[in-house]
Formats: sequence, C-alpha cells, structure tokens
Amino acid sequence: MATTTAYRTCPLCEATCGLALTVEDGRVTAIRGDSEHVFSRGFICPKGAALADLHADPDRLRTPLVRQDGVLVPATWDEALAAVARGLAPILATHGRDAVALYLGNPNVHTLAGQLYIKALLQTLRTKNLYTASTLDQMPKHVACGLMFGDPDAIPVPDLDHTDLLVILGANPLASNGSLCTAPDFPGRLKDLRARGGRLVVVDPRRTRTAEVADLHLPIRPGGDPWLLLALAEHLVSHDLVDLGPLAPHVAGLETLRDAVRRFPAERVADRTGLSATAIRALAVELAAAPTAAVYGRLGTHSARFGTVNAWLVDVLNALTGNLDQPGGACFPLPFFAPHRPDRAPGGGGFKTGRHASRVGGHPEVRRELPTAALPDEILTPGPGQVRALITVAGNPALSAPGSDRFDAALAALDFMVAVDPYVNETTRHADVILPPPSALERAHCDLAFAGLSVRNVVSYSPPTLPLPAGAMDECDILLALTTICAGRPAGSPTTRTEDFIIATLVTGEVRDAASPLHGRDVKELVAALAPRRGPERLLDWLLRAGSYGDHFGARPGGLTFDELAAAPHGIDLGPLQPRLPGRLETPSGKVELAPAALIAELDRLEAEAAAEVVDPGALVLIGRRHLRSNNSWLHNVERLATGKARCALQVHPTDAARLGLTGGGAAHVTSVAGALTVAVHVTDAVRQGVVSLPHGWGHGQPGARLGTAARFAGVNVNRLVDPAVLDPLSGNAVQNGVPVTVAPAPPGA
Ligand SMILES: Nc1nc2c(c(=O)[nH]1)N[C@H]1C(S)=C(S)[C@@H](COP(=O)(O)OP(=O)(O)OC[C@H]3O[C@@H](n4cnc5c(=O)[nH]c(N)nc54)[C@H](O)[C@@H]3O)O[C@H]1N2
Ligand SMILES: Nc1nc2c(c(=O)[nH]1)N[C@H]1C(S)=C(S)[C@@H](COP(=O)(O)OP(=O)(O)OC[C@H]3O[C@@H](n4cnc5c(=O)[nH]c(N)nc54)[C@H](O)[C@@H]3O)O[C@H]1N2
Ligand code: SF4
Ligand SMILES: [Mo]
Repeated sequence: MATTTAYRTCPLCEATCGLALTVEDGRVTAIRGDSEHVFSRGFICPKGAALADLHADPDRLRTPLVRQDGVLVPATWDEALAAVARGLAPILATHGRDAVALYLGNPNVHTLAGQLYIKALLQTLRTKNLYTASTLDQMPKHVACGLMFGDPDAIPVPDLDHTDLLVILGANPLASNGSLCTAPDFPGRLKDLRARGGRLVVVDPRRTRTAEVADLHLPIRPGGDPWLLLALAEHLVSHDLVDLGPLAPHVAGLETLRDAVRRFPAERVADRTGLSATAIRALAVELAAAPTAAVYGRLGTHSARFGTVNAWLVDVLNALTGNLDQPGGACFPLPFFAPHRPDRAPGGGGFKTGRHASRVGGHPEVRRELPTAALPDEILTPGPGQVRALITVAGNPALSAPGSDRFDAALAALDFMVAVDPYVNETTRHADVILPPPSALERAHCDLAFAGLSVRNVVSYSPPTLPLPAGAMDECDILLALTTICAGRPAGSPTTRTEDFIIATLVTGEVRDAASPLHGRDVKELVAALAPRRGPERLLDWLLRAGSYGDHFGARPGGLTFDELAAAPHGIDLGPLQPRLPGRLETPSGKVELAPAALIAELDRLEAEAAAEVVDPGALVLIGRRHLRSNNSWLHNVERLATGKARCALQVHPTDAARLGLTGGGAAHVTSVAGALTVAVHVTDAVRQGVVSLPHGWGHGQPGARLGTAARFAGVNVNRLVDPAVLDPLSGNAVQNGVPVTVAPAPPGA
C-alpha cells in the first residue's frame, strides 16, 4: 500500500492553517495540523479534519445538474453549459445586461477560482446587479477604510503577536478562528499575549469563549458600540491623552474630530452602552497608557446599525493612541501580490460610492455592489431593469441573507438561475443548472485575500492533493466557461483566449506604470517567461514575480517565484507587519482622514435615531453567534461536525426566562417585524439580560434540497427574523445583530 503525506492549506476559514494529509492509495485517511507550517505550526480545528468527510460526502455533486420537467437531473458538462447559454442568451438579448444578477458567496475568498477569475466574469457580464456576502459582513470596514485611507482594501490588522493590549469588540475568535485578522491558532496567540504580560479586553453582549479567557469582559448592550467608541475618543481628547506618534505629520481632521466627539462624554453614553462611565473612562486610560495597543472590531460591530461608524472609530482610536501603523498596534500587511512601490508618494483618487444606485430601493453602489438584502426587491418588482436571471457562485443567500421568506420567494420567481456550487441546498434547489466544483482536495490553493489581512506576511501554495477525477471541471475553468458564455461566444468555446487576455492585461498594465520595477520591459518577453504554465499557476507566478517580494523577472535575483513557492510545502514566512504609511495612503490629501464628512454626519443621525427611539419595555434584542464546528450554512451535512448537543437554540438570560415563562429545553415563539419562528430554549447567563442569541446558517430540510445529514439537524433560519429593510446606509450592509424581537413560550405541540 502506497502511503504518502501531502500538505495543503485549509480553505474553510480565514485562519489558513497548514494541514498534513495522509494519502493511502489515492484516499485521504487522516488529516492533522502541519507542525512545520511557518504560520500555523500544527494548529488545526475540528473543521480542518473534516475536509476528508466533505470530499467523501455522498451528497456532494460530482456531475452537473440540469432541470428537466421540473427536476434537477445529471448532465454532461457540454449539456449543462449549453443549458446555461440557452437560459441566459435570450434574457441578455431582450432585457439587457442588468437583467442578470450575480451573487457571490463567502467561499469565493477561499478559492483560487474566486480570487483570480471572478473579475473577468464581472467585466464581461457588466451587470449593475452585483451582490456579495460582503454586504452581509464586512462592507462597513471597506467603506470606513476607503474614506480614511483612500483604499477600501487598506484594512489595518491588529499586530496580535506583538501588542501589549488587545481590545476586541464584537468578535469571538475562539469560535470563528478570526476574521479580518488572519491568525492561525488564535487561541494560542491570545495565550501568548497574556503570557508576555499583555492584556485582553473583550466587549461583547455575550460571555463568549473569547470573553472567558479575557482579563476584562465588558458586556455591552447590542448596538452600544458607537457610543462606547465615541466616549473613549472623547476621554482621550478631553484629557490631553491624544498622541499620534510618528503618524502625526500624516494625519488630517484632528480638530474636526475633537469637536465632533466632545458631546459624547462617558456619563452621557453609559445608558446606551449598558456600561458604567467609570469602566469606559478606565478603558480609555488603559488604551492611552499601554506601550502598544490594538483596537479590533469585527462582525458584531459591522453587521449592526452604524456599522461604518464603528469601523471608522476603531481606527480613530488606534490613531489617537499612536498605534496606527506601528508595531504592536494596528498595521497594514504587505501581501505577496502587492505591487512593488516602496517609494510611492502618498495620495490618490480617494474612495467614492454611489456611482449608480439600485433600481427599486435607490441604494448607492459600494465597490460596484448593491446590498444583498435588497436583491429580492430587484427580482420581485416589475418594470424596466427588473432582475430576471441570477448566477450564484458559492453562496447560500436563502439562509444567509435577511428576510429569508421573501428571499426564497424571489429565487423561486426567477426566469433562470445557474449556481456554481457543490450542493443542492436551500438556494441552489431553485437553480435551473448547477455546476459543481471539485472537492477542495482536488484543486490547487493559495490565499490571496487573507494574505492582505494577515498578522504576519506569509504565502503558501497547495497543489491538488488528489487528481481531478474524470468528468470533473476545475472551478477556474467553470468560471472561464461562464465568462465565455457571457461574452456571447457559443457554450463550450475554448477559454484560452479569455485566459490569455487576463494575463496580457495584467502584464501590460504593470509594464506601462512608470513606478513599476518592470516599467518599460517587453510584454512579450514577460508573457513568454510565464508561458510554460497555464491557469491559476501562471497567474500566481505573475503575481509573485511582479510583486513586492518578487524576482521582477531577473531584475532582483533571489526574489520570489512560483517555483520557489511550490518547493515550500510548509509556506514561506515574509516577516512581521511593518509600518506602511504614508505610502499606502490613497486619499486625495495624501493623509489619514480622521474625520471624513460622511462619517461626521452619521453622528447627527446617531443622536436623532436615539432620540426618536421608542423602547418597548417587553422587547428583547436578538444577536447571532458562531460555533466552532459550523461554517455559516454549509458544513451541517458533515455528520461528525453536525452531531452533538443541538446547537440551534435560543440563548435566554435566566431573569428573562423566568419573566417570560420560558424553560430550558422548552420551545419559544420568537417574533419580529420581519417574521416569526419557533425554536428550542437554552437558559444561560452567558447572554446579557434583555438579549437573546440564535446562530445563523440553519433551517435545513427544505423540499428539493439534497442534504441528507443536514436535514436531520435542520434547526431554524434566524434570518427569517432579520428585517431586510434595516441597512447601514453608507455601506448597504445588513443589520443582522441587534434585532428587536418578542419572545413567548411556544404553544404546546409547536
Ligand atoms: N443572521 C446572520 N446571518 C448571517 C451572518 C450572521 O452572523 N448572522 N453572517 C453573515 C456572513 S459573515 C456571511 S460571510 C454570510 C455567508 O453567506 P453565503 O456566502 O451566502 O453563505 P454560506 O453559508 O457561506 O454558503 C456558501 C455556499 O458555497 C458553497 N461552497 C462551498 N465551497 C465551495 C467552493 O469551493 N466553490 C463553490 N462554488 N461553492 C462552494 C456551499 O455549498 C454553500 O452553498 O452569511 C451572513 N449571514
Ligand atoms: N466556526 C466558525 N467559524 C467561522 C464562521 C462560522 O460560521 N463558524 N464564519 C466565518 C465568517 S464568514 C466570518 S465573517 C467570521 C466572523 O468572525 P467574528 O467576527 O469573530 O464573528 P462572531 O463569531 O459571529 O462574533 C461576533 C460577536 O459579536 C457579538 N455581538 C453581537 N452584537 C454585538 C454588538 O452590538 N456589539 C458588540 N460589541 N458585540 C456584538 C456576538 O455576541 C459575537 O460574540 O467567522 C468566520 N469563521
Ligand atoms: S481554524 Fe480554520 S483554517 Fe484552521 S483548520 Fe480550522 S477551519 Fe481550517
Ligand atoms: Mo463572513
């Protein structure tokens, strides 16, 4: 029996752990953490070990499906792609490009296909109706960073391994393994922080696993973060504790900011935050006094009302305490694919939104995207520009987007839908064609998105562990095939032209840039140097060689190339986070904008909404939560991850449970303006009084879905309760935390 060890990066979450896989006679028989991996050093969570189960899952599609007489039946790739062309062509021809919408789900940031080939699909389809999981997630951070730094992708990451004080708001990395902060073994890194004398503060309405290991847990009221962050800034400003450090010459707007925050002293915001003024002031003092500190806000602060305000104020605090862009503070990573511009002068065109707006709701585009929560309006509202067809790639918005009942009805109302997805799930059951990618073990992998969000600069490449089986199509090729169809060429046309065009465009752009180390080089020569490879490997070779650490095609001997990366199965460490300002700034002023007008204006809205708020004394506030063994909606079909104590339960504080007559193990009826559901109750003092918590990604077992295991652990879909009309206006982000609900015992038998 031939036994070998293969290495690859886990694609399941943002931690990007290196895995060691035992391969026996073409089967993966064991998966453990790769102890030699330069970044993860052997860490693994239960999900990583389940990659082999996902691979073996009998419900995972191995062949395309095409709807015939109402039923999805197996088809060849030729048949399936022809069906896509037949479905899309008349809609494009009759109703125009905007009639076809695209929804891109979360796993796109975890695949080479999503990272390298989506752009061509977008540019070819040219629809205004682009929707992604970003507006269910981190869009507020992009907007805040766009306004402050000029580039929505310039996201500061806490320098986890060097900071003396980490303040986490609305994140639970002990369950999520970290987000917008790529750090394999987050638990170990937090232990190290405390072992070196550092402090961890967690601000969260729930006593999470992360809060349990913290030095201080501040159980904030849901929605209290803007008030807390403003009061922290106010204390720094009013007590002469502002110290911009080396960043001082590169900061604009300090006076405007000072004036804006003065009206939010701790005493005034205490009620809104549910925290004492003393505790708030003490945190401000601690932040100012710490040798280094990093404030880090995540999903609980982004998927909330005033998400963009939260995202902004987090980095305002980093700046005011001299921790922005400083080791131990919040830093901008330098990913391997970043163009090499070490001497770049600060400044650029800045960040704009609203170049077009959604047809029905008038929501401004943000990064060319429209709010996912508003997609059903575009499908269900008749008139010119109505969305009639949908392409989904790696998304399950029927479960993940707010207002699920209406979202589901909208999917059912489409004239045509194609899904690139390995499962027939709650969303793809509505598709006319499903194009399944191969399993994660059968494809190459390299993280681009997370290289730009990582607490160390690192790069890893994974070749396919198992060969592509006969009858399968790599996801990169699936996306290229879709692009070709959207370009109006016959289904099944060769995709080489599209591929060659992508690489030629990249090379030409760089060679023409006067600031590039490749300026003036011969395009043909560079393309020829890349030519032996094709597909994602060729693109990676380009990004590596032209990038900040690259060999610049011979101009910098010893620099990175794909050959070198491929020869490093445990990854290549590119060093700790370093200051990158002012060169990273793309604002028109060339400065960090501390007080963008759009954000300052939000403070008036914050006050106005608070003043107008009518608080129903009986109402509770619903927040979400994540479990280590889930991954949004799509790992519940893996038996070993789904079993155990039922997870989809409503957490209720004992005092609330007693008041409402709820008992642990009993059922509750939960109602909001958007919908209602019945769910099991778990009484626990981990949630604040007045707060209930329910995880997302459940609600399986729907007719037509083919998820045998998930159907046995169906749970309920929390997004039926989330109101799609409540958005963060600057980013279009859904507000999936802080939802007012009423809770009552469910009638017997429910
Ligand atoms: N109430 C509430 N709702 C939430 C959240 C919350 O906290 N509370 N969280 C939100 C967040 S942060 C996010 S990111 C969204 C996620 O929203 P989505 O991205 O829409 O949902 P996922 O559950 O991640 O669905 C992933 C889909 O991709 C498929 N898939 C998996 N791997 C691959 C692959 O390699 N290729 C392809 N083509 N498909 C693949 C899966 O089968 C599944 O259909 O949910 C959001 N929804
Ligand atoms: N195991 C697992 N890991 C995952 C995922 C998963 O589903 N399961 N999903 C992945 C994805 S797509 C993402 S985006 C990341 C997200 O990763 P994280 O950002 O860490 O998100 P959560 O674990 O949902 O933690 C959000 C926290 O915000 C708190 N919260 C809710 N409302 C408020 C509020 O108003 N204020 C404050 N301060 N806190 C609040 C919640 O109680 C919760 O503890 O996780 C990723 N990793
Ligand atoms: S922490 Fe994330 S990357 Fe690491 S093994 Fe678990 S799911 Fe995979
Ligand atoms: Mo997410």
